[in-house]
Amino acid sequence: MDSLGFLKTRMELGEFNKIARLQNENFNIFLSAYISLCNPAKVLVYTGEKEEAERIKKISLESKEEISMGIKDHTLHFDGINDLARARDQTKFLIPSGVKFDPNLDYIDRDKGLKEVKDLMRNVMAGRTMYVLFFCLGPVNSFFSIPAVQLTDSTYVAHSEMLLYRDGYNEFLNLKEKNRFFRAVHGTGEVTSANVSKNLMDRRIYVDLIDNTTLSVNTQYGGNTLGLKKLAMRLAINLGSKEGWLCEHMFVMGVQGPGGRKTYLTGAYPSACGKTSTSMIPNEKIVGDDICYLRVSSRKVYAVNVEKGMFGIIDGVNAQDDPVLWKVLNNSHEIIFSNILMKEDKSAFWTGSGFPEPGKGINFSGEWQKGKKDEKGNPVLPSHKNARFTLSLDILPNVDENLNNPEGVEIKGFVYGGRDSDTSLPVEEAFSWEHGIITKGASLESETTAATLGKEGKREFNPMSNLDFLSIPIGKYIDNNLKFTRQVDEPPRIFSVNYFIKDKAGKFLNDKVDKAVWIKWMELRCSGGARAIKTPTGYIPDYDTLKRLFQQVLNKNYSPDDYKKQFTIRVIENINKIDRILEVYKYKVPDVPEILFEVLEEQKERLEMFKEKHGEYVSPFELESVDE
Ligand code: SPV
Ligand code: MN
Repeated sequence: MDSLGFLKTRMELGEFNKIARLQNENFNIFLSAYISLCNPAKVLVYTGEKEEAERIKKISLESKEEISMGIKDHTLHFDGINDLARARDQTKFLIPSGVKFDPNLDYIDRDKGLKEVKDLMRNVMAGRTMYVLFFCLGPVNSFFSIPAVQLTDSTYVAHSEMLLYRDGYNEFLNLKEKNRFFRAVHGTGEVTSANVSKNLMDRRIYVDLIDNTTLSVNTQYGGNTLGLKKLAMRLAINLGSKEGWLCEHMFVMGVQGPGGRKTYLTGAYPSACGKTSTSMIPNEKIVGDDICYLRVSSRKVYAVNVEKGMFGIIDGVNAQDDPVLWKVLNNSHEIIFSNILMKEDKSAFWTGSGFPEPGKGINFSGEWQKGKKDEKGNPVLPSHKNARFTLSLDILPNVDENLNNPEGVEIKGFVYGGRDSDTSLPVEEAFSWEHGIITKGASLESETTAATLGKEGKREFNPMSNLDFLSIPIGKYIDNNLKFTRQVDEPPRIFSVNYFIKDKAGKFLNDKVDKAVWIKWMELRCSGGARAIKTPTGYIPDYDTLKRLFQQVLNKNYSPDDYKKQFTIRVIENINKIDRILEVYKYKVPDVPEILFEVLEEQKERLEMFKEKHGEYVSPFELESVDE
C-alpha cells in the first residue's frame, strides 16, 4: 500500500482529506512512518481553524494536562519534578558515521541513535491521540519562512505551539520545494498517576540534521518537547549555515530614539539572564524575545522573530521590574502557566511576584504546604525557578507593528549579555563588527541557571549564548558570524551588557530597571548620537550622558559614585577572561578562524599596557571621552 493509502486506513475521512489536499508525497511518507511507529488510536489535524483549536484546548482540560485557573482563559500545566528544564545530557545530534563533527557538541552515531529512539517511540501513542499541527517559522509568505509540522500526543504541547507559532497550513499547500519543511515528533511516554512522564531515564531528545527531523520522548518540559522551539532552532542553524543566513538565540526589539526614531536591536543572552525582560522594557517595542533569523538583503541586515509568542520565565516577574508583563499576566487573556503554584482560590503564585507567600496550594510536587521537603530533605519551593508563562505576543500592548512583516526589520545593533558577577561592564560597545563578534559574542561566558538541569552558578563558556543549540562546529559558526556582514554597507554595531556585575561584597551594583537606560544609550550610539569613553575593551558611556538618560528614562538621580563603581574597569579580571577564552579556542575548538586569536591577543596587549599606565582597577573618571 502506498503511504496515502495507509493514511486513509488510519484517519477519519475529514482529517485524512486535510493531509491529502497537500499533495505532498514527502509529507505522506513522513506521517505514515510515524503513525506506523507510534501507533496512535486516533489522529487529529490542526490546520489553523478556530474549531480545531477549541477542540484541542477542551481535550487538554478534560485530560487534565492543563488545569483551568481563576482567571478566564488562564490554564496551568505541571511537568514532572525531575523534568522541569532542558535535559542537556539526553539531547544529542544524530551524525552519520564517518562524518566529522565538533567534539564539544553532543552527538551519537545516527544509525545507533535512530534505532534507540525509535525503539522508545514504538507504540508510544497506543490508545492515545496524535495531533498533527501545521505551523510556519518566521512570518508567512516571506523569504524567511520555514514551514514546520509537529506530531505530538500532548495537548499541552499542541496548545503551547498554537500560541507560540504562526499557522502554516497554507505554506504547506503552497510549498515550492516539497521537501523543505521541518518535522518534529514528540511522545509523552508512560505517565505516572500525576499525569507526568514517568521514564525519565529513557528521556531522549534527538536531532536528525539529515532529515530535518527532531524526535523527543518520555518528557514534557517545553524546552524538550516544543519541537518548533529549541529543537527546530538546531535544524535552522544547520540549514542557515548552508544557505548563508543566521539563526540566533536573540530577542528583536524596537528602541525609541529622539524625534520619533525607532532603532531595531537584536540581543543574545543565555537562558534566564534577562532577555525577555529586556525585550519588554516599558515604552519600547517587542518583536520577539527568544529566537530570530537574520538575513542580508540590499546590503542591510534584517531580522524576523521565528515565533509569535513567548515561553518566558516567570520567577521574579513583579509590578516594579516588569510592569508591562505584570499587567498582562494578571489579566484575562489566554495564558498557559507552567510549574507555578495555584492557591486555593485558583489564583497564581510565583516566587518574586511580590504576592504574599501562601501557606499551601498545588504545585509541581502535588499538594504543597509551607515547609514541604523532597525525598532528599531539601525544601520544595512553592514555584519552580524555571516556571514559565506562555502567551501570544498579539495580546501585548507593546507589540511592534512589524512583528509579521515578511521583510523583517532592519537591525542596527547586536547585543550580547551574560550573567557575570566580576568582569564585564554594564554596557560597552565594540570597536568594530569583527572585534564585537570575537570579544563579545564568541567570548561570552555566563553562570549557569535553572533553565537547564544541573548545578547553578557555574561560569560557562557560551559563544553567542547559543552553545546549547549549535548544530555546526563552533569554529564554522564563528566564521559564519564574522563573514555575515561582508556584503553589508554599515554592519550593525555590537554591544555587550552585564546586568549581574557585583561589588567585592557580592552585592549587585545595578537595579533591574537600569537596563532601560543602557538600551537608550545603545540606541543613541547606533545613530552616532552619543559621546563615549574609549577603554581597552571598547567604548563605554560617559557620566554626563548617563546622568541625563537616568533622569529622562527612570526619573532617577544617577550619582557619580554609582557610575564609578559600575564602570570601573577591572583589568586583571579582563586579562584572566581572555586567557580562559584563548585556552578554549586553542585547545578545545577545532578550525577556529585565525583572526580570533589575533583580536584577543591584541586586546590582551591593550589591557597589559593600560595596567602599566593606570593600575588594576581604573575609574572611568580617569579617562577622556571621545566623539567616535
Ligand atoms: C531557554 O531556556 O532559553 C528558553 C526556554 O527559551 S526553552 O524552551 O527551554 O529553551
Ligand atoms: Mn531561550
